[in-house]
Amino acid sequence: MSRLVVISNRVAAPSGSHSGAQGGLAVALQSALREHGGLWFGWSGEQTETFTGALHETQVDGVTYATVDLEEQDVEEYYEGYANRTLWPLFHYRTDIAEYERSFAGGYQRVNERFARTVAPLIRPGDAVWIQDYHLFPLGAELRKLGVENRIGFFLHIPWPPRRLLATLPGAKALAETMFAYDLVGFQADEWLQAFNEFALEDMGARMEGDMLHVGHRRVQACVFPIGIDAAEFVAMTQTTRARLTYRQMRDSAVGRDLIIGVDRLDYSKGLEERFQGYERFLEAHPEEQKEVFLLQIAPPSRGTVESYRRIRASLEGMAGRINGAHADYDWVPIRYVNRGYPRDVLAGMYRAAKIGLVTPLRDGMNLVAKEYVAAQNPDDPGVLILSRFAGAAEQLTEAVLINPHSADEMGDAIYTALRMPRDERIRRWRALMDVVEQKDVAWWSRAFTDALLTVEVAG
Ligand code: ADQ
Repeated sequence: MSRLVVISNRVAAPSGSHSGAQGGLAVALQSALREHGGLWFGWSGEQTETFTGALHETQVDGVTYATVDLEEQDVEEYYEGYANRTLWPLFHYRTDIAEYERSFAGGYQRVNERFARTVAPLIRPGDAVWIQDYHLFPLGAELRKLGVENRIGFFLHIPWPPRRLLATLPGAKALAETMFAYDLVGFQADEWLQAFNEFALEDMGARMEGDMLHVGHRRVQACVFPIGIDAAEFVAMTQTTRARLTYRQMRDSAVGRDLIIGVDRLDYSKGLEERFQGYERFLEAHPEEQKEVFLLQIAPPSRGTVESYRRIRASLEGMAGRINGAHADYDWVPIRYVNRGYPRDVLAGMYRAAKIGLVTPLRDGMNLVAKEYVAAQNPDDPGVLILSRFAGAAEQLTEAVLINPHSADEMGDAIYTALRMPRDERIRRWRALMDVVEQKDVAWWSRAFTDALLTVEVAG
């Protein structure tokens, strides 16, 4: 059996533990690595004066974890710059805040070359290589330049933007061409796959033969592999002592009111401002409902060194304050806005206590919170998932209440409908959602991708 080599910007701490901060993705990749034996390579998160390529290596359960330090300038240009200030906003349709700086593109290319030179000697003949996400588009092409002939796959966790938006990126074609260094590329949703195909066919002169895209002498298979969560373990987590305690505390603190929950990294793609507006529209349209509900929004800050993230944080604090100021009473505040992370079992208890899961990104590759909310529900009395049409998850979770997050009216109406939804309908919808969450879980995802990578027809 082939060894698996996973390469991503950051590498999860080597452990199989489910209780800490580790998400399903880290756990799934680790279990795929344990199954195949192999290596996980990426940035250590540390900075040094000059790049040396020296490896920090540990071995746990037959898996090698190898990381390198980056220079301060690398981190500024590659990670904070090109990844987080150029590609992330552009790929989430935010050309208005995407920054196109030549130095960012240069740093991005440099780090990808450094990664390639460092990891290439660790790759053995017969290994299958699986590269993760938008930080590392050019890595496959750099490995090919160094003579790596192994099977190499790439999975994009975020959307692929429509071709007219991608065209605004200097060097868009060169970036898209790097996708053809791979044997297999995976997307979260059909919409992102179609956008990639369109760019390749219309802007790069690619041709489609069977399910293979060809450009020049390179070809690639592009497919959809929607990522999932570890559903079984999330269900089990709702029964832990800590989850039950959280559930009880949430219910007690709600004193008979219905809880609406939002859980997101604090990111402008998650539609948090629109969510607050939609919720306020609901309160204004239904004054009789005031004091009957409250919204708990949990949003731990992320990427705090990037200006647009500081702006969204300040804006949300302002909005929460204004809405609470306008509507609160001595015994009720409409929004509880919390800027911190919680252990996953505590989150599970919170989700279960909530009558509505409000997941309203403006764009999202998949969105795992939607799936976690479903998995945490009580099958006899489940809550209702309100989900943005613009999350990749909407292609699978069709029995959620699907909304356009740009419309405060639509969101307000959806909240009203969800609060009144009869138990029979809630159970019917939840069952359909849970079937998807259970069947297409994260183990299915990593197996589907690695199986496809090991069997895809490779060029000559
Ligand atoms: P993210 O943009 O980070 O992921 P998401 O899929 O929602 O978005 O995953 C967030 C994870 O962080 C969830 O597991 C959630 O439970 C956790 N989390 C959020 N807030 C938390 C808090 N306060 N405390 C603890 N945990 C918290 C990117 C893409 C997504 C894609 C994933 C996986 O943007 O579209 O679904 O990768 O591919």
